[in-house]
Amino acid sequence: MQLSTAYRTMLRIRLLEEKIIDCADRNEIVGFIHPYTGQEAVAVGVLAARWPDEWVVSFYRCHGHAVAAGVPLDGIVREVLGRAGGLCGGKGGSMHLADRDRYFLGASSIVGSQLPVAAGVAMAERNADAGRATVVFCGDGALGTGVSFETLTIAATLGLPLLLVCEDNGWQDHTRSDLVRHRTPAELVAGLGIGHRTVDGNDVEAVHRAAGELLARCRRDRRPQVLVAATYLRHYHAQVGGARPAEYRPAAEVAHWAARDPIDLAAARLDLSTDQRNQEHADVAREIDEVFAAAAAAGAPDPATATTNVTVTPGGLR
Ligand SMILES: Cc1ncc(C[n+]2csc(CCOP(=O)(O)OP(=O)(O)O)c2C)c(N)n1
Repeated sequence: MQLSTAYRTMLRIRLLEEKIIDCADRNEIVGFIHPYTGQEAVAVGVLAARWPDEWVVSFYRCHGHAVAAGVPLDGIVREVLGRAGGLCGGKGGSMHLADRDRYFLGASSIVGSQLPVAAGVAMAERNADAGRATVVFCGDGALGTGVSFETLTIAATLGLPLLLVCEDNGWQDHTRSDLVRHRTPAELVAGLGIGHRTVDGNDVEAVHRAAGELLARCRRDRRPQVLVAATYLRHYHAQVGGARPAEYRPAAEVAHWAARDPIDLAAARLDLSTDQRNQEHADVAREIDEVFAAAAAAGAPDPATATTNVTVTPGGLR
């Protein structure tokens, strides 16, 4: 992984998210958005380590994962804005991005529900015998669900090459994780006898190294592995008209993590000057402005597509 490329991808995610947040503030988005600002190094570091044909399963905080998986910005923005030409025809919205061409299987809004889906993919990949692993992302709160324990237990028992990436941002919606969870994610996973690493989730190179090692183990040993990435969400949990971070998080905590921003850390390691950073910022902002302008001009999906690619039952369309 080239650090300069990782830096550029993290910046694309950050500026994309900030623009989506602006749209949400103007009520231009139907449904909720869940920003990924501050956590960019996790998606970028991990997905730079996967093989391009290894499947990725995401959750509702999925825009950054999609960008890091190589999904084109145009399809993402049109989907989030509900426009024609969106990844899912403008019908899925922010929480349901999927792009099979990039092996990005999709996201789910139900906490923990992505894990058994990913385990099924990992089983299919193991049976295909091509040596590929599967990557699934979740938040630290998702490790408190029953389905996560069931999935990890089955993955260990059946020997599935599954890398679970737990993005530990210390919060679960508006609740501090340590109020509702009395073990760290790593301790929970250790109790199941599953290999794991904890890493500084704001250091994209450290994430990349750790993910590379765990993916290699998944492929070689056909065992699940867990990467716990300690990180922090800069913006709100979701656009639901709820509280903003400054209203419920300790100011010292916010300041601590602001000083450890993953994009700033990468810029410092690259020794970028202020001019170079401004230039990068301007280039990426221009790219994203163009994508949003094209999405706005695209208009709504054709109503005739409303009944295509949706679930049908013997009783008809539900
Ligand atoms: C099964 C289920 N329960 C509750 C919710 C509501 N909910 C959405 S996100 C969230 C918090 C999840 O926290 P975490 O897994 O740490 O991820 P984060 O949002 O912090 O990235 C909750 C409770 C849900 N979507 N699904």
